[in-house]
Amino acid sequence: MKKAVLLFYCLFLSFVVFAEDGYQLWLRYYLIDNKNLLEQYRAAITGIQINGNTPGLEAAKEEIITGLSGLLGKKIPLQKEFTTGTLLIGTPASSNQIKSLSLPQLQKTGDEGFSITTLKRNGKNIIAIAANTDAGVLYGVFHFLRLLQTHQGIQNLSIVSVPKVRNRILNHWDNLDRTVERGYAGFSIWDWHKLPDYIDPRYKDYARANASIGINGTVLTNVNANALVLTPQYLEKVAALASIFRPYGIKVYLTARFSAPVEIGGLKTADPLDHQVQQWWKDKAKEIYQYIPDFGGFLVKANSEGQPGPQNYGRNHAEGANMLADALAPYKGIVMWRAFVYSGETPEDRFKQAYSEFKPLDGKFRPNVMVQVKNGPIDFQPREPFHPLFGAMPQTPLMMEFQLTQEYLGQGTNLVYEAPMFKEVLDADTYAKGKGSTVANVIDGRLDGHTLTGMAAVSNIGTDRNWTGHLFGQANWYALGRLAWDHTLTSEKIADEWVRQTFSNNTTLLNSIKSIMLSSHEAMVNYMTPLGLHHIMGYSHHYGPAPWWDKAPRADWNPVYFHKADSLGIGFDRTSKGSNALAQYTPEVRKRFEDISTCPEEYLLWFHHVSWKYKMKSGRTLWEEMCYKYNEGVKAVRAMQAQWAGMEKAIDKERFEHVKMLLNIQEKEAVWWRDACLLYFQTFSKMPIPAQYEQPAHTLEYYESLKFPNAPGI
Ligand code: GCV
Repeated sequence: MKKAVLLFYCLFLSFVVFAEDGYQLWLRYYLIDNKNLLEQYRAAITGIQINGNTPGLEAAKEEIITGLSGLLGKKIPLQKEFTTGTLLIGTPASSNQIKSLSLPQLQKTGDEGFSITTLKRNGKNIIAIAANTDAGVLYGVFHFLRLLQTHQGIQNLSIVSVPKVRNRILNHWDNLDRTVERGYAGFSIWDWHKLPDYIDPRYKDYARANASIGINGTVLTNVNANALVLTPQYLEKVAALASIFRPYGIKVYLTARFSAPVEIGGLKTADPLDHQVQQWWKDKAKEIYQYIPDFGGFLVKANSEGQPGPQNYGRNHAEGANMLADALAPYKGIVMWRAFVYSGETPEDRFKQAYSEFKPLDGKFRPNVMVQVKNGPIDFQPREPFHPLFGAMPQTPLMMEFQLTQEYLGQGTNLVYEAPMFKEVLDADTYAKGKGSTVANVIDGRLDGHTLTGMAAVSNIGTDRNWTGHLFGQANWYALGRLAWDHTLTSEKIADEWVRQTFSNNTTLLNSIKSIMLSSHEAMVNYMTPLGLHHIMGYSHHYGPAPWWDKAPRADWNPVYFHKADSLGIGFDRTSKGSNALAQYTPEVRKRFEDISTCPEEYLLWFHHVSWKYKMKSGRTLWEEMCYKYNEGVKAVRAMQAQWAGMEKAIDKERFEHVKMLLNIQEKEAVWWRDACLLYFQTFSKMPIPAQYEQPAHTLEYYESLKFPNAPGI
């Protein structure tokens, strides 16, 4: 009887521990399933030598022990002596052994980089994971574990890795009541009510996951900010989170509501040039640093979409940002001031407004201010040209803002691997200082000699067991970290790493999942917004198609403002004959987009109002091409479904079914987007949907009648 109970208990435990619900992310550390490789690894790693007991080194030690015992299926002992196969880990300060190696590469690794080197010590082959700081050591440990997880050879290692960007940050749009703006993975993981006394184990796993991909900062709160988070009641809670994240090299940041001096400070104004207001922020900064000595700083959305800002007092963005920067400067804090501004009262093309406001302020910001710019000029659309501010403010460090949460990319149900979209922008050439002035080189500081650099992304994390709602959302979180560390990595390489760690190293499976991922972004662009269409989604909740919508309280929230379809054609003329937004780019970029014959077709309707009968490169008319692209999008999703179905036997049931059901939803939504958009645009083109394509199952009136008052994420 006892035995049976024990057996049941063991079975239950193994189910709990090994259930493939996605919680473990890419840090699964399962036994290496290739026998030869396992033997090689076991022979090459026989002991761990890691001295020092700082929280950072303790975290590194715990991770390497956990990782190796899982991957190698046995406990690797901690050692004081060297044997063949010792893994020597540390900094010159923590380890005399590391110090005595005098590794020349540590001169290049700075305060976050690391080296992993195969060496001979006392006649024995050892591997040294070395860095100048605890954070560097931790990054090195995670990198080493990744080599094993992805089945790489570990003979003759000579790796030196240094992040290209200094601040690698997640922006949580999380509210204090735990709702998440544009969140599709449950509620906020920050349990404010129970903090600071209740520490959810997730906080540590969150920190581990971020550290494993090099993310070193987290903005805990929504940019549509609540001043309450700056009160002692909440600062105590923030401090508790900061102490969990600190060993993992992660700093916390908060969003600063510009009107906080009025709302929680009792002042009559929040004017940045008012001495009392300035003093209030200085005192607030001092107070924050008493709670959190390594507080990172503020992220600010000001004078945008109803948020208060310096313009309420007739001041400009630099005056607002500088006031906060002065308050943070004594503690080395930074301000990330967002350039996502546009005003309902301004008749200027929304595309142009951020540039118009910020370009004249170049050189006017304090050295500890970064201007955080969204990847494109409108708002995280499926495909946007790069933001014209990149390359246009050489005296100001510009920070990239991507969006992981798929607000406009199918929200919680569509499989869209975002790395190709991020790369498209990072690799775009601004020509700011001649050919090769890529967006990546603007934000990594190389182009204009900035050392304060950063890349951020709006988080897609929530309380769902698998963190991101859609399992493949994890790949986007992963990709952000990897690209912020090294923007030269390819989308393919990042997908490869993620699939190997998350699913399997089996080549057939690997290639199949990768091919789904790598085709997914283009598929989505095709079934939602092909040929440069943008901002044609449902009003406010942004769910599904609504190109017909024209009832928003401001013109530039209406799809009709963006596509401008009429009997002649479709698209927003941003050439010199139209809004002339193209003048905000350098002449080389402008020229290419301005000339319809050189404008890449994927950006066509971003910049041109094009006749329905315009001949595309394919020989089809624009209308036919649109029908073709929408159908290609649907076709690609069906191909993804078929590919996934073919992997049923190779993937655990739980994750297989999860993705399969979501792909079914994605297919339905792709068809919905295609049919609703084609029927609507057809009212202008007056041309038939060619007979070779599936015809819409419903009328346009049907699609227009659909309502989603409870869509998530609002
Ligand atoms: C946080 C878009 C989103 C808003 C978001 C805003 C921003 O407009 O729909 O939810 O607000 O971007 O980036 O500030």
